[in-house]
Amino acid sequence: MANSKKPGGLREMLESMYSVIALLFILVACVELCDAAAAVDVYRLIQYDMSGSPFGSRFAALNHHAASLHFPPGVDLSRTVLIIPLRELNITFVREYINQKNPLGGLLVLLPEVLSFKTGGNKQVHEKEKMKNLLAELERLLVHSNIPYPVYFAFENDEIDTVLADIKKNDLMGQPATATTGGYKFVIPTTEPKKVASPTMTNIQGWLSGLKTDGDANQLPTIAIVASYDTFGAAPALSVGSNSNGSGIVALLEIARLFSLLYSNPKTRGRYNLLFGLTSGGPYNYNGTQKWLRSFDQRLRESIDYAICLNSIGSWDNELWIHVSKPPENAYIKQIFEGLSNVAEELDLKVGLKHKKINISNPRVAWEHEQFSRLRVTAATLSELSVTPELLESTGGLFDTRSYFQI
Ligand SMILES: *[C@@H]1O[C@H](CO)[C@@H](O)[C@H](O)[C@H]1NC(C)=O
Ligand SMILES: *[C@@H]1O[C@H](CO)[C@@H](O)[C@H](O)[C@H]1NC(C)=O
Ligand SMILES: CC(=O)N[C@H]1CO[C@H](CO)[C@@H](O)[C@@H]1O
Ligand SMILES: CC(=O)N[C@H]1CO[C@H](CO)[C@@H](O)[C@@H]1O
Repeated sequence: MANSKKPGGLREMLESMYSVIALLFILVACVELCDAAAAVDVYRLIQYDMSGSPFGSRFAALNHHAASLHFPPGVDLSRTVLIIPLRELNITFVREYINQKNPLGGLLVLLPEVLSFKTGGNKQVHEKEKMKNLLAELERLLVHSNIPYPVYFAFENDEIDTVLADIKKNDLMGQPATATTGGYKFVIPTTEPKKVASPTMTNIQGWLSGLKTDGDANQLPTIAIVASYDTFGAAPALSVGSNSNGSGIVALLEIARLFSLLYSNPKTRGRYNLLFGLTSGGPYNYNGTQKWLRSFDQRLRESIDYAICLNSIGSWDNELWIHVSKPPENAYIKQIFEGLSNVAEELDLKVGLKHKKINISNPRVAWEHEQFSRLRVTAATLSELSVTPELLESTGGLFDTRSYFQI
């Protein structure tokens, strides 16, 4: 059935994912005029292939003079690193610069400290919202471009702000940094990154046996609760995916904790087996989920009445969606929808049902439950997202951190 036809584009993409979670630091050094130097942690832009085309940036090493956005028009930046704080970023300029393939030595984007997990969110809510949108737009741009120079992210701190102020002062005096005029230099001494053979997909599962008074618990029906834990973002080390899909994982762990308490006592043990799955490869069409499901023996697969997949449920606004690929009239879908609707009503929330058929010949698997559907197991995804995300969209980008969702 479905699986014998493996979509080629998807496989190609996965096989060419690169190892990118390497923490480097940038050395900021004064040239000639002073001898100060500072080291700042930096996070490199991701690199990956999709259907044979390269995206992100394959470059890592840097050794160029630094400049701010205040450079004179027409100046050659091919041996210059532009340092741009997010709050000053002109996205139109960056987009044009990238699309026109203008030469640049490198790009360093300074993220506000609020993004880092050390500081809380004491900035204004709307300032935060503005930054979030700007960062999302920048991230989309970078992730979908092929950039021929190194791109790094760093968090602002006093040290780098002082350096930036100095650089700006120089630039405003019309003295861009060069070997002869002095100024600052950015140095990242590293070798160029290598491709990793192929990523390992690791799924984690848990099991609670239901209570069957007469006979084998294996004969009971099973309900699966599933959440995917992988993220994808412009800087992998910064893509924690608090909402997408940290929120689903947190909910799953809490559900597992509560049910393991209930199931530890025969009086409160349900007549369902419960299967918990933490799956990998979510951003890549839920490939880990596919691997997990295929590892089931037939009896287990057939015992599953339905699976509920949890995805991006961390910041919803009074409304959650149940996405399904079986028709709403299906008995299990009805049961899931009615069950959740009843609970929602008590909590004064709303749940809506969205039905979208799967297309077996399309390599794109937008929702986790679709992997179940492809194997004819009834499933639904519970999410705050009402619209089906595109590939690599809503997969835990740079702004998807706790501080952005704490208001
Ligand atoms: C942003 O960049 C664009 C393109 O370079 C430019 O036309 C525009 O004036 C800039 N906006 C601001 C606010 O600097
Ligand atoms: C299913 O997907 C294939 C491949 O992407 C596409 O050519 C076809 O039009 C799709 N069918 C439907 C009914 O959407
Ligand atoms: C496209 C695709 O399906 N890629 C991989 C997903 O995972 C399976 C294992 O379950 C691999 O065999 C595929 O290559
Ligand atoms: C990183 C990411 O895409 N997060 C998503 C989490 O959910 C919110 C709210 O629905 C979306 O706006 C984000 O895109």
